[in-house]
Amino acid sequence: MSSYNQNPDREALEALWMPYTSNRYFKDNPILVTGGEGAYLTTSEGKTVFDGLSGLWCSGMGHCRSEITEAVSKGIGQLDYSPAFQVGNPLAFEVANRVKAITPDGLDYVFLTNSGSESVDTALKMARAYWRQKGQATKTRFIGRSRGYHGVNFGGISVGGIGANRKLYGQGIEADHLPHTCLAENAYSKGMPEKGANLADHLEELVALHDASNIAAVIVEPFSGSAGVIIPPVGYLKRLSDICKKHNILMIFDEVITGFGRTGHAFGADAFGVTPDIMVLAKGLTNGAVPMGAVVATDEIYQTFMAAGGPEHAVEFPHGYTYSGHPVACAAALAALDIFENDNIAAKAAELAPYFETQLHNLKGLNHIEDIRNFGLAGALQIAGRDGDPAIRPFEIFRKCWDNGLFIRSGGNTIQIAPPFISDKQQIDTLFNILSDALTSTK
Ligand code: PXG
Ligand code: PLP
Repeated sequence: MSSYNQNPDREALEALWMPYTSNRYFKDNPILVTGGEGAYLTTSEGKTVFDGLSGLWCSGMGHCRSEITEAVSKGIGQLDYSPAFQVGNPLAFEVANRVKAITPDGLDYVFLTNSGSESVDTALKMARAYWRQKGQATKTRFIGRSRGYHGVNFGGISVGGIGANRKLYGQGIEADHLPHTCLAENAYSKGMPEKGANLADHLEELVALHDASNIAAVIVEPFSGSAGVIIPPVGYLKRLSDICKKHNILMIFDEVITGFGRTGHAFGADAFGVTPDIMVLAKGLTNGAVPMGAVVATDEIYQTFMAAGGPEHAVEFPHGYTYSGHPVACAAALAALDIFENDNIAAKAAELAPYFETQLHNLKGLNHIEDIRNFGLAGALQIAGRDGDPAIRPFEIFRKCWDNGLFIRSGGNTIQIAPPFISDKQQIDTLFNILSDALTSTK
């Protein structure tokens, strides 16, 4: 039996090689989460912590929603696993129909995965294969963006633009990068910055360099999450989309963070008024309760595979995961989608967003802050480095906040904040009080 009730000793922590974690520091200074309810996590020491990042951006509707836990318990009792290839289960089709219904018009075919990283690599393979099926086999190169995050698989790190995630791993797949849109002249913008739409024009230079006949797709996050909430300048995404269309390049939106309400709309595509050819989803699809991701493609893309698929018994897209459409994940997704729609989750986020924005920007002037950025219920502080180390202060601030009952995330030179959509104003106040104390007490 597993146990949440005992604090493991140092030795018991050794075997787990933790993801994206300073293992040596953690194992000497562990923090263990043993429970979750609503906007709070509880620890092995009995502490209650406000979840100011909604898990890792995935649990916006709050932890341990009974609708989800009950659907999962019931579902696993009826069907724990069903083969994913050449056999289907009804819940997977239901998830696809529900996702199709809430994503923008034109995004009509849903491929199921188990994470954002798998969704990204699925989308990249889909894009290359699409062009090959259309007889344009040289269209293989991808264009990502500096400071972009697209998960950790080889395709994702190749189009990703965060150096630390790439430099240890050698040759990836052929990719080039647009410049990021984090301009000093836009510092302290509330919501979308005014300047920088012209940064999209760099795509023209990359087309001039490689030729559109060699480029499969551009992949961007509608706003960059992991890099520290970098918001697209007014007009930028529309311009990027226009240039893609002009040159016959697919546009992929990685909505792993921006999907399912974080922007105050259902998707970043809705918030920014631009519809891509392929949308990448994960996290909020199940509210984080069971791993699941999805890739949503246009009719044109799906029908191209069907038309080129050969004899009827042939597999049109030789790709898929053992756990694609896992029935337990589907049960979680269907329950999460019910809450998302019935509780008007995106509208809830939109309603709280102006208050969140005001309180976030009230931190301006506190120690070490160089920039404040936000959109919807996502925000970030850019923090000045110390002794040549850009990440030390955010890390210290994260640990101080935890000790004082708040989970926020440090990433590079930023602090990231993404409170649950179910938060109230008082909880937002508490969040910023704890954060501001941590900032002022950091040297
Ligand atoms: N794309 C985007 C835009 C993401 O934000 C992924 C892909 C990968 O998803 P998976 O499920 O494979 O992790 C992500 C994940 C953070 C943080 O603190 C962000 C992510 C994951 C963990 C932490 O910024 N994003
Ligand atoms: N490695 C081996 C040896 C496998 O047999 C499989 C799946 O059958 C995989 C990796 C891929 O696993 P998954 O489908 O869970 O991504």
